Amino acid sequence: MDAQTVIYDAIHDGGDGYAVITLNRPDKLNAFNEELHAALAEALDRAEQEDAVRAILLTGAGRGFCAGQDLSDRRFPTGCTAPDLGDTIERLYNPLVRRIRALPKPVVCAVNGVAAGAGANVALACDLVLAARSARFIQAFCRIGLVPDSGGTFFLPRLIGEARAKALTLLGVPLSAEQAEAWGMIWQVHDDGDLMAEARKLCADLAAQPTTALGLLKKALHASAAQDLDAQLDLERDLQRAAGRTQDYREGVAAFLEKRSPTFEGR
Ligand code: LHQ
Repeated sequence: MDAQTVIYDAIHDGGDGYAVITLNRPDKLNAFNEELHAALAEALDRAEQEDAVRAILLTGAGRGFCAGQDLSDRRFPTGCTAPDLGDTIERLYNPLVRRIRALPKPVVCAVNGVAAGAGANVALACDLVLAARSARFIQAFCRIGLVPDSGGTFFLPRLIGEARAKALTLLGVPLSAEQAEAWGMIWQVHDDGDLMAEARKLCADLAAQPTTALGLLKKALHASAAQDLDAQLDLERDLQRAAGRTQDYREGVAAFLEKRSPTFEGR
């Protein structure tokens, strides 16, 4: 992995812990290029594979979270054939969003500053989104003649409703972190100086939870967007069957009956 474009830190306090993945192109507000995509994919692979990593924290270096696609290598002079953006989406952005959603561990995003274009929507693909009070979310696509990607047209109407989703995407206006929290688009806003400490606390807490069950519940919530109640009830039955076979369920019940705190191993 290129340590310059993505920084990977495994945080373990004795036992299991979490991984911090930091997008690290601060001069470009951590805009995505091919190298950043590759390094991020590798970091997510590693976080998924390491058993001791039981939560993931995604954030950005410097004053921005991510300004979406790096536009500096996207200029094409008159007369040149337009590049196939569908190919870029298919190869890089769609796999990233699918991977974050399918990761069987909780993914927290700490939006430390501006999140624009695909950067905003990659944040929304994460399970819990925290933001610095100074952060802004910008559906910048229409400003350059594009349509929202990276799941924006899926996440936004579901999180904030169609009226607000349309306004944000048609106008490309910045949304403050506080408004995003008030609308239920993100989980919490924190003062800039407190954001990372709060995000780390949250990840440490998640890392002590029954990880397998958390992975299963992500599946259930994601499926509910496309299923009717009957199908969802069937899925809940199947996932509960799987959760009921974990060591953590055994421990959770034992701890309750013994009036003590459970020690979950994540399996
Ligand atoms: C940047 C960028 C950037 C390069 C800031 N690229 N340098 C998918 C598939 C294929 C193709 C196309 O797109 C997509 C999906 C997308 O993500 S489309 C949307 C792409 N992103 C944008 O349109 C956002 C462009 N950036 C901005 O509008 C502003 O930079 C925001 C509002 C994010 C931040 O504004 P400021 O806080 O005023 O910062 P700034 O504009 O001064 O930027 C700081 C530096 O970062 C600056 O470089 P410089 O050398 O002048 O200091 C910018 O050029 C650079 N930068 N975003 N996407």
